[in-house]
Amino acid sequence: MAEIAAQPFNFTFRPETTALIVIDMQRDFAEQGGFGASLGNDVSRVTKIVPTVKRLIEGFRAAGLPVIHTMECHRPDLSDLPPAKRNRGNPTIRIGDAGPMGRVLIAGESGTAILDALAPVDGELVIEKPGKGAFYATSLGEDLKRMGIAQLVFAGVTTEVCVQTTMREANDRGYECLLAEDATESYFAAFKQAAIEMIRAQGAIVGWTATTDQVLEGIAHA
Ligand code: C5J
Repeated sequence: MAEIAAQPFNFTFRPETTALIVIDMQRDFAEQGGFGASLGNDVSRVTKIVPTVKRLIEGFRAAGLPVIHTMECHRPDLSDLPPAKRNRGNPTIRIGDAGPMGRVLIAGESGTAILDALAPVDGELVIEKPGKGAFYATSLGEDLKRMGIAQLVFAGVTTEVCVQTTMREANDRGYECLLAEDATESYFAAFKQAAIEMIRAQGAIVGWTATTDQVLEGIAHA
């Protein structure tokens, strides 16, 4: 057990019941030609955090702690893609359409893959999720119960969409959640900042936040 110097107050880190969950660090959100770019976003904001996310993943792996990866993606027949999601907005290519990296956000396509630098290793759980939250229509809840997890450290993209949605889902299910502030990113700096402040406001109403260094220090002292 160790105290992580988190905000709004210390987070008591219990390695035996903690997992890292890395949300949607996929080519489709980080590279030109993918879903994020098709919506007009500056994807270089996402690639900048890759070294920090990698450091966090490696810290968990070195300590023998579980690392879980999520991927936002849909079945090739689009049976898990509600029309309301496919038709929303005005992207240059829609989910399921053929793009430069294969069909956008479809399971098994090259653009849907997790970035090489952050690729899961053997034995790590990978959750394919059709929604923004990782608990919706997935096995994550049962997997975490089976693994005896009570605390989740979060990294990945985007802070105010899939990361925050999953943190809120986890918080409602009784998990203590901590967001690694410098291992998450948004396409909008102001949204990232607002999400971080919302999460830790009102006495950590959704969870805690800390830097990757503070999390790794917690692991080293636990
Ligand atoms: C979005 C995500 N932003 N992973 N997905 O559509 O946050």
